[in-house]
Amino acid sequence: MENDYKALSPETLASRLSDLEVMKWSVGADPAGWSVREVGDGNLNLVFIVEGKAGSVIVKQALPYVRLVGDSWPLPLKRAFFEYHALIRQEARDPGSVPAVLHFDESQALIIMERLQPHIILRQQTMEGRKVEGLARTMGLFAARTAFRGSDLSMKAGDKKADAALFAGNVELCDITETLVFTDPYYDAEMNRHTTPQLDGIVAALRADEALKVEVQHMKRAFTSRGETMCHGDLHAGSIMVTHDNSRVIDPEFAFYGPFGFDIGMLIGNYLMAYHAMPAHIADEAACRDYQDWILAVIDETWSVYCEEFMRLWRTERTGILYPASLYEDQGHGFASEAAGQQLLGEIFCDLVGFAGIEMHRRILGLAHVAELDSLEDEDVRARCEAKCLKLGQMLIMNRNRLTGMDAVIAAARRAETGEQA
Ligand code: SR1
Ligand code: MG
Repeated sequence: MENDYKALSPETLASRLSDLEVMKWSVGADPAGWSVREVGDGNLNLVFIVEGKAGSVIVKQALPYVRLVGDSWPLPLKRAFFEYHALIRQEARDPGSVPAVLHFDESQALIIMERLQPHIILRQQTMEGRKVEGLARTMGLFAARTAFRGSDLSMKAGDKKADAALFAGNVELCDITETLVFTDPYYDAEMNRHTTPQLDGIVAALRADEALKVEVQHMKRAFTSRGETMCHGDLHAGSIMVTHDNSRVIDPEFAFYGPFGFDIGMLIGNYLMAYHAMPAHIADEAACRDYQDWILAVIDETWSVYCEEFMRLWRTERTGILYPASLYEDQGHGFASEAAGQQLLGEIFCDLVGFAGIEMHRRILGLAHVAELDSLEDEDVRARCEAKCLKLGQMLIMNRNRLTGMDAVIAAARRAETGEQA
């Protein structure tokens, strides 16, 4: 397959894609009238905006290597296949949540999809202190619906096993997460970087914390072995595109079968980093506090929407092999079924808290950082924000089974922000 592959460029795209009917309808019949811009700012792929008389589309193409690092780090093109399969499943499980797929070419590792407009990446919106109406509801519903409907709670056993087998092939992207998220940050790995010397002391203390490393490896074991549902796999603030009142999810190339709490945990970890970064982005103290409160309210509401939707689906769509109605509702044991659903949500909560803490660590200690923090040029300011994230992350990982609810996570974030013991 990789023999036919050739990376597109702004110069070659029009001639290479002009025969596709989908481009004719969506962009225009005459490729001479197309304008092509490469806008990829992620770590892995080429992303083109193609505009013409009839409209515009996104053309996303995988590169045979990690763009962030270069061709010294090869990465298989088949990640486009997993992204395509994840996108069509997410659309079926939560209609309207992801861009519509217009065309997929496996040999070119290329997906043509709906251009979201006038959407921008969520972290650009938050770095400018702008709120997004409905963000919590959209993301809570997305996380709950994709989690529930991609699992043995809902799917036919054969379909779920076939999907688990399909996504088990996404080996190299899982390896990136296993290495960059769960391992490298906790020792002096080659590709790591952190704000130095300001963070050297706290980084050394984290890496010397044996109990922390054990807890992180417990979470990594959940990641590798608990194939509960199809996860997006990389649900951070760069994988969400927003307007002031609309949110859509993009980029599921890291999709895999993993723990229920993985996606929502990564997402909340990113929100918490944005929370601690805000004082460096919003100069006015009152405006900053207001925006930080909004981020915490988004976290709280995302989780409450998740729980509500998960339980709604539990009551109305529990058609899979787990907790069958034949054992509960059909026997008049509806209370036991409710209790089981709530217990499962309790387990998901503990996991999400752990994943959130680990995400906060890896974005400060590992290879791939987040713009909210990395864009801060004053290293002392940046280090102060990062130190809060590192401490909160450690607290969350170590206490994930003891925290009583999202209120406790939010209270811990507020304490970390004011410099109290998280
Ligand atoms: C080498 S890829 C680094 C990171 O970028 C992606 O967006 C994932 O978050 C991955 O961990
Ligand atoms: Mg991505």
